[in-house]
Amino acid sequence: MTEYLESVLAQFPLHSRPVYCERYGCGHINETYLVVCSSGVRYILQKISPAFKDVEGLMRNIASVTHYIRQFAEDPRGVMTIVQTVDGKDYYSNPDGSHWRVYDFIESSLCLQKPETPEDFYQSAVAFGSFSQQLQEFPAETLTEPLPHFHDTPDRYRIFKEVLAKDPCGRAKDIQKEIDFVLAREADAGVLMEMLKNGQLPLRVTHNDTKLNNVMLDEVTRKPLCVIDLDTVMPGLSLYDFGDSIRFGAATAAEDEQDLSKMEMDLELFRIYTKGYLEACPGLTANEREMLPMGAKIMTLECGTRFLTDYLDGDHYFAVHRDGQNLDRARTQFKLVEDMENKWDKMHEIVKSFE
Ligand code: ADP
Ligand code: GN1
Ligand code: MG
Repeated sequence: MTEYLESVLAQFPLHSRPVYCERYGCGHINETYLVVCSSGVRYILQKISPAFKDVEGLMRNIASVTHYIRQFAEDPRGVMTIVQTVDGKDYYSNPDGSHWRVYDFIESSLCLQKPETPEDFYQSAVAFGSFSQQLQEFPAETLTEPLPHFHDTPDRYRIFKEVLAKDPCGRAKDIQKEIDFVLAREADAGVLMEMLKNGQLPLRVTHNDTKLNNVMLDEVTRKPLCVIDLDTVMPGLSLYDFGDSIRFGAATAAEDEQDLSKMEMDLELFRIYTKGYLEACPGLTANEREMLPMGAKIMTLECGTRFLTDYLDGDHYFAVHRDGQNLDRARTQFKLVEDMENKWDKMHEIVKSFE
């Protein structure tokens, strides 16, 4: 452990002396560390991404949502627990401008990068569906928007076109195929936002980042334990949550797979997630149900466009571990979108089968 990390950890009243602190997990946004104390008690330390400009508001959101969710938790591991600083704050602001937080480590749990069985994926649907269901009566107006326009897909297109016009790294010339793919689907991009504006879809409190690795399952029962990564909890559409889960978890290959022939959207996983989500969220409206396939497609298109934008921009937002990783990520997303387009009728039939 570096002296720097030691000095950060000194700001938190941990169980005993920290003896280990190393990078951990596969998140793309925050810098996450596993901390182990001499007693064996473990924590998660995170340097909050500089993408979050209002850290005070962000942490207020997380504190109030976790406080609210705790009333439903049967197990103490059922909700994220913030470890307050020695000054009684929910995070520590270092004089160098970085912001840090500590959570209890959720023990005896599994965090999966892909479902090991369809049942795991079903349980993740129950976890995210129940999370939204539990927040139905939460006072949404008290939440700030940590990342404004987060799933405003037309706004993501606007940013894409801005970066493309500047082409700051001179990368556009080699990716015309991907650029054309995005531009050809601009009409789809606005569908959900339009329905929201017209009152055809309800605004709910949603998680907005429902990747499988943002949920913890119990290691023994493999049942949902806790929804994590609450940075983006804010008012949104149920279709964002449903769609993002399909994008990541119903994919047959990793998000940065280079062999695109391996990448498909697995219809059986789509079916099982739909089943779990509808069971956990029985109050979805007819329009929301009808648009579930569109949610999956738009979230995948949006995510691919964000990866491509970041690639063009020089990889500033999503953490990359090798050259071209954001381009590879964009390509898998576009392959998935294409596959969904080919399976469109089947996706609708599956949704209808649960009526
Ligand atoms: P990011 O926003 O970068 O994705 P996350 O909050 O999702 O950051 O954390 C990254 C990873 O760290 C998670 O996918 C999970 O593996 C692990 N993690 C985060 N919080 C906890 C926790 N409280 N207990 C156990 N593991 C955690
Ligand atoms: C990021 O934080 P993480 O790694 O769980 C991103 C999501 C993307 C996802 C793509 C705050 O999720 O929006 O869908 O990467 N989170 C943020 O893997 O931008
Ligand atoms: Mg995460």
